[in-house]
Amino acid sequence: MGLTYQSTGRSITKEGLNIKVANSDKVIALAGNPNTGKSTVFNALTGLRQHTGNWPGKTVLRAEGSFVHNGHRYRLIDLPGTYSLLANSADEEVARDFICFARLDATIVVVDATCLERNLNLVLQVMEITNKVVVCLNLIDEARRKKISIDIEKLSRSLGVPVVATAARNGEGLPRLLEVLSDVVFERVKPKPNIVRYSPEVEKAIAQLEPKIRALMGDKINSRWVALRLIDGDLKLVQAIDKRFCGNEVELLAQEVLA
Ligand SMILES: Nc1nc2c(ncn2[C@@H]2O[C@H](COP(=O)(O)OP(=O)(O)OP(=O)(O)O)[C@@H](O)[C@H]2O)c(=O)[nH]1
Ligand SMILES: [Mg+2]
Repeated sequence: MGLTYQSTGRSITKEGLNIKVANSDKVIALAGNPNTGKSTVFNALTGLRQHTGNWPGKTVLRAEGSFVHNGHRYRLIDLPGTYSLLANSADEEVARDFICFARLDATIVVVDATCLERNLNLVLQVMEITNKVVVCLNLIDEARRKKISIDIEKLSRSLGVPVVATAARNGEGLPRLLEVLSDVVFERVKPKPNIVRYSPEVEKAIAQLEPKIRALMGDKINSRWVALRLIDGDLKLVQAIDKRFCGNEVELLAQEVLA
C-alpha cells in the first residue's frame, strides 16, 4: 500500500494510520527523542491539544494537524518519541518508515537543549535519510536556567542544517521556526547535512552498492542510506522498500551482499 498519488491529492497510508493531503499541502514530520517537547511544538503550531506530560512515551500513535503560514497549508505529523531510527521497536519503525517513505517536505527534529549530545544521535540518523531537516533546539529556557550555553550558529554549521532555539511551552522562537521551515520547504534554503563518514571498508562497500540501488530506486529514497541498511543486514527494511517500490529487487541485492 504505502504511498499513493491520486488526482485529488496525496494519500499517505501507514499501517492503518491514514492521512489525505491536497497536492498543495506541505507535509512535515516532527521527530525527536521522547519528552523533548514535540507535542508542545505540535500543539502550539496547530492549536490542537495533543496530550503532553512529564514522562516519556505518551505519544503512542502519531497525531496529525494542520496550520497555515504565509498562505500555505502545512500538515504536521507528531511522531512517537524515539532515540533511534534503527527500528528496534514499533515506535522506531513508525517514525523511520514515515520519514523514509512519506515524501515529506521537511522533517523537524526536536532536541532537548539540556542534553544535546544524546539527542544529536537521532539528528544524525534523520540527516542520513533526508536533506530537508530543521533542528528545533527546544527547552532553551531550561538550558539557560542550568547555565548551559549553546553556540547555535556553530551547531548549525557543524550539522549543515538550520537550527532554531525555542522554548515551545511559552512560544519563544516559534515564529522563527516557521520562517526557517518555510525556507527549507520552498528551497530558499537548501540544507547540506554533514553526514557521518564511516570506516574505509564501510565507505567502500557503500560506494559499490549505491549505484546499484540508485539504478533500482532512482531518487525515490536515499540510496546511501539504503546501502547502509543493506550492510547492516536490515532485511525488514529491504522488504518494506520492495513492497512499496519494486517487487523483490532490493531483497535480491541484499541476498547478494549478505551471501
Ligand atoms: N521548560 C520547558 N518545558 C517544556 C518545553 N517544551 C515542552 N516542555 C514540557 O516538557 C514536557 C514534555 O513535553 P511533550 O510535548 O509532551 O514532549 P514530547 O516530545 O511530545 O514527548 P513524547 O510524546 O513522550 O515523546 C511537558 O511537561 C512540557 O510542558 C520548553 O520549551 N520549556
Ligand atoms: Mg508527544
